[in-house]
Amino acid sequence: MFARPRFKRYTAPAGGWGSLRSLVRHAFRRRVKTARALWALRKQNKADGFTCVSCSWAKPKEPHPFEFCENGAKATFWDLQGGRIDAAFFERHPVAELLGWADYDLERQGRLTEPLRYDGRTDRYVRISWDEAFELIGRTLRELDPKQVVFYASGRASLETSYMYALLARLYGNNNLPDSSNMCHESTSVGLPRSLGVPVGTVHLEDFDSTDCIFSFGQNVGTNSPRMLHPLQEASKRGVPIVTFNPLRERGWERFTNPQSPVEMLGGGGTRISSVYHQPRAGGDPALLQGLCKAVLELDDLARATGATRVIDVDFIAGHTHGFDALERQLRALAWPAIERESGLSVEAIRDAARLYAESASAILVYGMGLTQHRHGVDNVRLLCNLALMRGNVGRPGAGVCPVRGHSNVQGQRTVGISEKPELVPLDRLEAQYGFTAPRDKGLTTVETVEGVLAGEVQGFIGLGGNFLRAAPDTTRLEADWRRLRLTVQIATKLNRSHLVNGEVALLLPCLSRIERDVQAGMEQVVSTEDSTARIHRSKGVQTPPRGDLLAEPAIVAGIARAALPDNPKVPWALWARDYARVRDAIETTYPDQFKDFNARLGTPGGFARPNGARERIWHTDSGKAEFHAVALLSATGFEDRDGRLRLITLRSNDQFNTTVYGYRDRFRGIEGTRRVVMMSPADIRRLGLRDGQEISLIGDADDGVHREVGGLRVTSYALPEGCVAAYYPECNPLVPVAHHAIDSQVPASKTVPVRVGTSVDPHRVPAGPPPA
Ligand SMILES: Nc1nc2c(c(=O)[nH]1)N[C@H]1C(S)=C(S)[C@@H](COP(=O)(O)OP(=O)(O)OC[C@H]3O[C@@H](n4cnc5c(=O)[nH]c(N)nc54)[C@H](O)[C@@H]3O)O[C@H]1N2
Ligand SMILES: Nc1nc2c(c(=O)[nH]1)N[C@H]1C(S)=C(S)[C@@H](COP(=O)(O)OP(=O)(O)OC[C@H]3O[C@@H](n4cnc5c(=O)[nH]c(N)nc54)[C@H](O)[C@@H]3O)O[C@H]1N2
Ligand SMILES: [Mo]
Repeated sequence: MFARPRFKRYTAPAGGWGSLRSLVRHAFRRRVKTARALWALRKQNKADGFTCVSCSWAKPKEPHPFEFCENGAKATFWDLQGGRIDAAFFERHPVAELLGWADYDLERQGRLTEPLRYDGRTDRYVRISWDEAFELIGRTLRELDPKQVVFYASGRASLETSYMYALLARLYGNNNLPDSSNMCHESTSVGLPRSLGVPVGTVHLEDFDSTDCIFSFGQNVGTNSPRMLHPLQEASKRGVPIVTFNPLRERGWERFTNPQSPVEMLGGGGTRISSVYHQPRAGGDPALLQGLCKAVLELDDLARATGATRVIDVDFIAGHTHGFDALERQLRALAWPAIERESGLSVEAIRDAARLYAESASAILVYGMGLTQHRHGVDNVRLLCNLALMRGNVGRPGAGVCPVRGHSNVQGQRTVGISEKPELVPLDRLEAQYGFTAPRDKGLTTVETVEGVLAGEVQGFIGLGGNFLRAAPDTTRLEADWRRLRLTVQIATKLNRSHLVNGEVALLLPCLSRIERDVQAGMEQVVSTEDSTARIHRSKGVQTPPRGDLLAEPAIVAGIARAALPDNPKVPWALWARDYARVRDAIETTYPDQFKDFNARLGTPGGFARPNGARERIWHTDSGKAEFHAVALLSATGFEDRDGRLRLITLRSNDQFNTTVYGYRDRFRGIEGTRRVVMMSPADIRRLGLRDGQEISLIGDADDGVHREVGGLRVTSYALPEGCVAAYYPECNPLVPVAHHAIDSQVPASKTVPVRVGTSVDPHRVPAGPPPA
């Protein structure tokens, strides 16, 4: 199914016929049971169906007839794809062979269908019964020091499973509960509480209906949250200015055709999304955000001088915030030439954008990984809050800060206790509820887990979904040391590379997907998830699970818990695994304010909202006010520019969900048939003496004495600011040093990785290109 690599500028809008064609191509793919898959789509994000397993964008109260997007559909089809992985599969393919397969080829073999144990002697996974598996895990966990075991979670599991999983870790004796959020929006979870006193965004879907202005920073809507294009399109049609700041021109922020509207589909052209599109340098957002704030201040000076209405919200600043004077002094001291140099944008461009912002009664500030995944990711988030707070754009209709989260329940996992930060979890209440002494020491983050494995201090790893080895930084070093672990357990739906690099005792446990019907003790179960706007939704699986010996996630967590922990009559693991409503009761007891009447409110159309102080202008910060962040920072990279050094952005294509590669079509960027590319500006190609299409390698330029290199990358000319290059995640993760992460949040700085150009064709052993035809 793969054409030769093809590079062609894409000029069609996001959505539209391209999206429909892609949907059809994926629906009729080999091994997809097309009728079943199409039927499932009708239930996606509906009251009587399941919440999409792709992104976490808000689900409207009154869903569209088809409340899914091209990429949500791909995610559904992917889970429903036939083919199965069982012991017989490994008889044909030893693990050593599978280590040579691309991510795409591993996952597309179909679903994992029976519990397996790795047999190092034959280099194969072999069948094990569930009881034996739990017994083996329990026994090994009891031998290990609880502080040396990590319980990772990859934001998909339901609130019910996640609550049980977090409790399992704490009863076992640690807070080692990193989740994918540690590589993602942790900069949000650290930055927003400091500025606004809430760990989540302050915007609800309705706010898009009344906003006057939308600014977006470092988020790729067309690929990563396509359903968000509907409110953006409606806003654009109302004439709302939408200003985008992104080093790459991302199609979704340019134009969109709603594939569900016949008029638009036949009309062609689509709706313009961004009214202005700026391409700052990667890592230039501190300069850009400070520049915007400085320009707002200039406009306010002018207003004051001429007696016009003030531009900053004087009453709000006086009544609700702290630290404005320090911010003002700091902004006045910043010089425009430095702002221009670091942001890569002209003072005129920044002033024009600031004027649009200042002229709008209410504004929404949207952002994604382009702000969070930097050395100064937390500062980025806080500088964005400065901009919002200067004009009182928090806590009123049509305004607010809108981080667009990743995994479909990543935010919810944090809400119900999956956190390595004990201060964020009501440990006292858990202790009272379950009669135990909870661990109080800080647990390991993702970065600390990697460091712990490299240092030989982590001995056990349990993964509730995800592909930790592929998603984490410094892949090559991590894989080498991973095999020294005593225990690795992976609970998963599909085969991935993390299942092939094994500890001494290694288990691979297959679970149901949220799309599938989950019947326990004769009763059909529902689960719940939280979206990006902190609303809780009910989700009911509709598909028949694959044939085989799979368990639901709660049953797996309960099985491990019962085998590993001493009996505790206060923790009804078996009952919970049979009746998820009882888990929701337990969640309500632990979080009475957040989950009041949980079971009763579960079916609320559009989800029920958790309380959000900042939305009510109640500030849960130390000062009791929203906090301005005064810092003279201009670059988010944390390193100096120097000759030959490039800033590498690692990002997603339109044909992947994180490490799950659906195919080799990055349609919007016009890159097809290969993922082994490095996008580079024509000016850099010339300056470095390269030519378009040439194969090069990227070499890590981190000055820590470690050689990092990914080779066989094809230079692809692309409209990027000079000095910035872009390439795909996860293929380029070996280039991200584990120590290169955001200060305080420890999110790997995957959006500005220091690299230089090398010449090796392929020194790296992880294959990433399409298989030979
Ligand atoms: N289909 C699909 N949907 C997904 C995912 C997926 O892989 N596939 N992943 C899910 C997950 S877990 C997450 S976290 C989200 C991720 O969604 P996004 O937040 O959109 O993440 P990325 O695609 O990694 O990169 C975001 C954008 O940041 C820009 N950027 C890079 N560096 C900078 C910078 O320094 N400044 C600015 N202003 N912009 C920059 C890039 O050009 C890119 O357009 O999507 C979720 N949804
Ligand atoms: N260089 C670089 N690195 C990055 C990023 C980047 O932009 N650049 N992005 C980071 C981000 S934002 C994130 S969120 C992480 C993602 O990191 P992870 O969340 O660890 O990775 P995924 O690729 O989402 O995990 C995919 C696997 O999850 C399993 N799975 C799927 N559905 C289910 C389910 O319902 N239950 C269970 N138990 N398992 C399931 C399947 O086996 C599948 O192979 O990667 C991070 N790494
Ligand atoms: Mo993410």
